Amino acid sequence: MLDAVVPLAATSTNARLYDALIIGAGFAGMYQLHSLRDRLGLSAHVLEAGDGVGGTWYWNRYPGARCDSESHSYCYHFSDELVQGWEWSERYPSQPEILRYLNYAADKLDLKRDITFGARVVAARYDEAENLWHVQTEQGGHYAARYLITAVGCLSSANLPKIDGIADFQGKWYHTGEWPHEGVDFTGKRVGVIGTGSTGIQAIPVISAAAKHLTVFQRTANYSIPARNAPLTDDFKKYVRENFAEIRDVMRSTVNGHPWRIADRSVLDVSDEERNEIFEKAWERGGLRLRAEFRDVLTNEEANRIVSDFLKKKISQIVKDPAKAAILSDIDHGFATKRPPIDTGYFETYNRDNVDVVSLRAEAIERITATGVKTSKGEYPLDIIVFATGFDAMTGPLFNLNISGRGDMALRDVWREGPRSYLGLQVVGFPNLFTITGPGSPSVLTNMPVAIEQHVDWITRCIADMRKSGQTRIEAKPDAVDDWMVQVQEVANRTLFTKTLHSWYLGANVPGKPRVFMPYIGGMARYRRICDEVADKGYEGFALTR
Ligand code: NA7
Repeated sequence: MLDAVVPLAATSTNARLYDALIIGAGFAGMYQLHSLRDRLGLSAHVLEAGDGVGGTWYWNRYPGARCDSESHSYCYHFSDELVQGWEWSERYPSQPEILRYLNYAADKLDLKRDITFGARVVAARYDEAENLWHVQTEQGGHYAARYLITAVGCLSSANLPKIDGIADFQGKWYHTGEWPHEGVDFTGKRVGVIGTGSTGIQAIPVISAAAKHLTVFQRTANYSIPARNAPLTDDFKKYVRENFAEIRDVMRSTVNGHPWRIADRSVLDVSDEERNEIFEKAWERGGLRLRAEFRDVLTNEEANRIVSDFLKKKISQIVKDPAKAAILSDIDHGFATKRPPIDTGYFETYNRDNVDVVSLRAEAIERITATGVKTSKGEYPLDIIVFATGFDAMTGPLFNLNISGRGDMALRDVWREGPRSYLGLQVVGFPNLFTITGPGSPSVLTNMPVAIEQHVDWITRCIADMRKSGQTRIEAKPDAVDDWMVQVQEVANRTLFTKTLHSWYLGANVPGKPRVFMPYIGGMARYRRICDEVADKGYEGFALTR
């Protein structure tokens, strides 16, 4: 263990010393702790800002919060015991159920004793002479470790738009990603929701059922597919119990880590009639799987246009008021080139008398006043404003940690023009820092637990190999980063994702953020192969030293 060999300099600062520090106790941090502590026998510790485990599912408690991955795939698969010991109740797990699941996993694995809760990391600095990371928390804690592993999630830094006048608002306002634990009572209230991404689309139907009146402020109209959420049948639960090894194999071999394969047919190869039948069936089945009915939905413009038209037509069929339907179906981007939401009664909600939609393309928000929202065309009196405005995705959570590497180089400065990493795992100048689901890895384009398990397994193997060979420092080489960044952009440019310029995948939702396509879109299975090959070749592209 590191404690035995650490130079005095590190201990003299009263730092609590570990082999590895992990930041964040969500899916990623919990599994990383288990892997390093229980498999490698290292001293590992987690620092977590929240007062409990759960990560994104600890903070995102807004009404209707639910995962878009199917429950039997949205869980740990590394342990047969964990899989067999848990039963999901619905097709898509709700936030409270996922939080219960993560507590179940934490307790089963006895993780909480090695997590400090209520510890928000405010600085992490690499000391080259000591070859140690020093980490400070807002609460005054000082920790040091050889390895620093960020497990802070990709969508955890709330994006609160800078709209003039917010401080003047006399009502209450909330961001969905920082929702109060005691909940919000909308009964009898006039509510405004700003944002119609996955979050807004989940929250709007639930809020509208309680509120006196709901005004939805929509900047970009969005597609949405019905989730068709429902309680799981006993037959399905039995199927999962008996076939989970096979389900796991499918998830590990598919492009995006979901438990289904993409059909090997083109949208353009089938007759109109057959295509329509396929889409209708997929619409009835519900969920993200509609994307997987054809292989070229995200690579061929014409194929994408056909799917997009099908979905726009559905909106016009569901929403009865033609004026509302026109605003909601006026979508300016191809289906799934921004993250596609799935919903429970979203478009139907606009058939309620107490729900209106305002197009911010037609009337921009000018300011928030004491009594509501003022647009270029009018004023909307409100008691509560809900910002469903998303996140400073992928880089935001890392920048919040104020990480500085060799020579006190700040990550924020190194990535000023956009994130640059090797495999999304490491950054030049930041030795022994690993970023789970970091930019440059498949992460947000996948079913997250699959991407997380792959990264954690790779990092664990890497640290184990280093210890075997007596190496104490690993750092990505500049050439390897250059090559990887070219690959990340090349695969992205082969798709339609880079044609939609206002997606958070490109950082476009945060003013001033560089427009760089951040995740690796070459597919989870291919990415896994690349990472394994790198490790098999003695960590090709990394410099390892003693
Ligand atoms: P998203 O998908 O980033 O959606 C945020 C929404 O808020 C989207 O409709 C934005 O419009 C809108 N937005 C953002 N800033 C503003 C301002 N300044 N004014 C008006 N409207 C604004 O975040 P979600 O929380 O819904 O989902 C995040 C991910 O969580 C999701 O993709 C899943 O992976 C799970 P825009 O489209 O940018 O014009």
